[in-house]
Amino acid sequence: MPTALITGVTGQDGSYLAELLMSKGYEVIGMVRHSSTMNFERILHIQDQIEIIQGDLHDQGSLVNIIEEHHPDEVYNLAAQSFVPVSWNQPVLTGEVTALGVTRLLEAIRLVSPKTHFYQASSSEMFGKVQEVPQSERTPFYPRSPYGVSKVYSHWITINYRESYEMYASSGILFNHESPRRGLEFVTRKITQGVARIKFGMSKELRLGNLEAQRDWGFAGDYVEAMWLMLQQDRANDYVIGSGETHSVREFCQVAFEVVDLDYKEYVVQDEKFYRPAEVDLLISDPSKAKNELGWEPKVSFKQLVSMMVESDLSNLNNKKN
Ligand code: NAP
Ligand code: G4F
Repeated sequence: MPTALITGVTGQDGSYLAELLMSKGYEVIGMVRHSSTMNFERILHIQDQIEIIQGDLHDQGSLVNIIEEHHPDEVYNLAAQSFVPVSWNQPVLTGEVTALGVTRLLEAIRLVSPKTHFYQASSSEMFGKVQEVPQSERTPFYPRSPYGVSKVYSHWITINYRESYEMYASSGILFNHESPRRGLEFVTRKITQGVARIKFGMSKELRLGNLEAQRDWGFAGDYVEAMWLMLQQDRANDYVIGSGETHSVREFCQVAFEVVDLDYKEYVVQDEKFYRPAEVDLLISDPSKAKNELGWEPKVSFKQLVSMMVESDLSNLNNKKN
């Protein structure tokens, strides 16, 4: 039975990846950071089937101990401070975790278990002020936030460990992926929960920032499969993972409100508070390398994704009401 370590197992992607790996017969070890309250909402349904261990990307010793104890065949590094606006308020913490944390983990693997296959969660935020449309593995980076800058560092340190030490270290440049498990502060989930609240008369309006930003949105459940495929290849490599389509935040609102037969224009209010110091205006992927080499393609369409998220939030709120 292969063993996989997932950092960030309590996050959106960690929960889907844990489910996928278990379905493939892996023993899954999930690293969680210490907290005074449990934060296992996304993995409650599987927490008895995975081994939960404590560790933190801030703490080198904890990472070395975990690798020493488990010698995982595969490590998926999904842990990060992943919310872009917070990265301007906490740029040092973001750099410590999202950038240097990756070096700490790579060092632990290099010293203790150098044959382990390593996956790094890189991001389309690295393209930032895009230098090319659509964006592929060859597109130069121009990050626009401390988060994006941190991800560029972590991307290159992954490549550097691959080239310096011949480690199997791959990097997935994933475009935005969402789900009913998405954090409430990200725009898609904020919209779908907002739609449900308005439908049930719990809110009168939905306050958002820049409606013109465009993103290449897919379903997280599809994207974790690409992570696994990357670590099954003969050689480590980097892959862009996305849908190849782009939609604006405005369009997301329109489709989400239409699911409940409402017109977004009557409820969405633009609020300066949610604008960013520097914006990423347009993201759209060219995922052809992943299609050709991994045989990966997304299954859930944009409209299916929006409906899935709205329906889930309607059902969540309905259950809470009853
Ligand atoms: P997420 O829901 O925000 O999950 C982040 C995870 O990292 C959580 O489990 C969090 O733990 C953990 N974490 C934070 N700081 C940590 C620390 N110091 N030590 C150990 N764990 C820590 O993120 P996601 O959407 O699943 O994304 C997974 C990864 O993919 C992230 O690296 C993200 O930057 C990257 N990414 C995401 C997308 C996307 O669209 N979702 C696209 C490209 C790349 P707590 O639960 O304790 O907070
Ligand atoms: O949902 P978002 O916060 O996601 P963002 O910034 O694109 O980052 C996500 O995707 C990245 C991959 O490209 C990941 F690496 C990262 O970890 C994260 O998962 O914002 C999307 C867009 C932005 O242009 C933002 O300005 O929505 C716009 N927006 C408009 N109103 C808003 C809001 N974003 C948020 N969070 N809240 C708003 O009220």
